[in-house]
Amino acid sequence: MNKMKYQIGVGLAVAMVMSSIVTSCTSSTASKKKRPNIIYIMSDDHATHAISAYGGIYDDYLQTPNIDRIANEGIKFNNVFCTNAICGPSRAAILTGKYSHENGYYKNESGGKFDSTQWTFPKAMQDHGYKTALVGKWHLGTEPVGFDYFKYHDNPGQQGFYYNPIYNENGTKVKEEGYATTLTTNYALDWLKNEKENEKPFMLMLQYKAPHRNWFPEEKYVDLYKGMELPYPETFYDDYKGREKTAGDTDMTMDFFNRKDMKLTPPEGLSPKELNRWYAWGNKRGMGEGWMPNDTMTVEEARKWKYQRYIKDYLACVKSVDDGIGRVLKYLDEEGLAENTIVVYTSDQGFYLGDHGFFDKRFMYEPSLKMPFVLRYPAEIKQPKENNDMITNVDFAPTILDLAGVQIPGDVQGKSFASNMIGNKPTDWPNSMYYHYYEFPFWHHVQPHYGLRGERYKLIHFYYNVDQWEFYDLKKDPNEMNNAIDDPAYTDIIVQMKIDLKERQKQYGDDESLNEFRAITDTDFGNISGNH
Ligand code: SGN
Ligand code: CA
Repeated sequence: MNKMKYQIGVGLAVAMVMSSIVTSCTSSTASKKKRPNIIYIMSDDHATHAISAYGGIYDDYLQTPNIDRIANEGIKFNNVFCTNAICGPSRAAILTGKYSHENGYYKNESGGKFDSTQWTFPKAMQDHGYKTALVGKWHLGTEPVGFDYFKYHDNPGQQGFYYNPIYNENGTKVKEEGYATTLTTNYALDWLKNEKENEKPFMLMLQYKAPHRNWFPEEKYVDLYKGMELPYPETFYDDYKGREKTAGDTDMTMDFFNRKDMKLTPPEGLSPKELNRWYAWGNKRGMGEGWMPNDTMTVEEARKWKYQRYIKDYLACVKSVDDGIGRVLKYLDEEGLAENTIVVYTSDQGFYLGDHGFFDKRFMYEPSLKMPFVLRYPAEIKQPKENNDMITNVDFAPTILDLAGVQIPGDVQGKSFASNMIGNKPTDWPNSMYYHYYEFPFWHHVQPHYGLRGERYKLIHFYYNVDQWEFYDLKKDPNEMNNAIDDPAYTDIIVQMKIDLKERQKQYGDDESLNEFRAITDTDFGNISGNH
């Protein structure tokens, strides 16, 4: 019942947008030529607070002029959220416009492979006359479908290597020489150049591996922050009070960086197996957590030392991503393509840059929930804008289709925000977003949880082998340090939010029992390379 109501809502939104921003795109063959090109750029694990357009404590250390240019000449979205903040699941949600429980891709670890027989937006774009390409990170196990050309990272696990990466180019494995961010940009530009004479509009998905773990910077940026001490986030010393069983019980604090993350040199004479173990030392509890770099440091000094190594490499990797984006924008200018090409920059989720003492993502807390999202479309967006509507990654597919004048199927769960971009927020636009994370315990030991994030309040239920509710007032407590679930001042709000959360689960069809949710966490769906 609710599901039907929801689909009608989507239909209406589509009709509205069709009659606003994209009228010229659908009506005649002549106007079809005007359909915009789309360059969807997505990096891996790039937090908003490591982008100068969004600002933060690294403003004096990192400028991202090219990402900022997209924002300054287009729209900066401030409230874009990931529905399941981990790589493969986020990518699957983006491609399908559906939550994990609908697209079947819940987890990275033991998550199996993405079912590529299902509907995805690149397939729809291709079917509707777009030339399509994918370069860079794919990370879904099955071969990309819906692309005229692809060249994706295809080492075991499909995370990609920073140096000398192995790609899969239209079905053939190739080992390339060089730095991944530069190479992936090169392939994107090569494809664009090849398509120059093409009559059809194009859609390119340019997906960087960086700045994902283990954060190996490009040679020219290796010493970018040499001799400096970068600032620590306000919540670096979080004591997890009131959140002992959730935020306080993870394998993602500074103690869980491994030796490879820290770029340490191994002793000589280790066998390949020993070497792997030596590098992986620190990965999880019982496997070297809290290892000390030397005998003289205190525990506190070691944490700070690890943070410095990490943040310097992370930000240096971002620098190369920004350079790559600059090359793409320059190409569009030189070829006169900028006006009618939509350029999006986003990341598959956010990331902890020492916030709450963490690295990695997964939690529904702000630093990992929030995705950067900037968009430039000079033909339609003349004035720079900011947008604060609540948007999620399942909304990307319908929005891109909408902008391209392609019909949005009724079972897509996301909503197009094309009209929001021009200041027409649909009256039924949601003022909260629903989240659900499943992977546990490896990697990083984060309790499975679901929740609702409203404009001011956030409610989370951690349920796997704990039963813990958390509630945050983001206005009073933007850093989410005070779990106010038992604060009588919020009782009425919490009661209402629990009702809304249940309602939202029904609406999306994610209203199974907790045992059924736990069974998803426990199921081994296989690994990305196809083995159990
Ligand atoms: C790797 C990383 C983890 C990370 C996952 C998921 N370990 O396994 O730290 O959480 O990827 O990342 S590593 O030592 O092998 O780099 S994701 O971006 O694919 O979701
Ligand atoms: Ca990621």
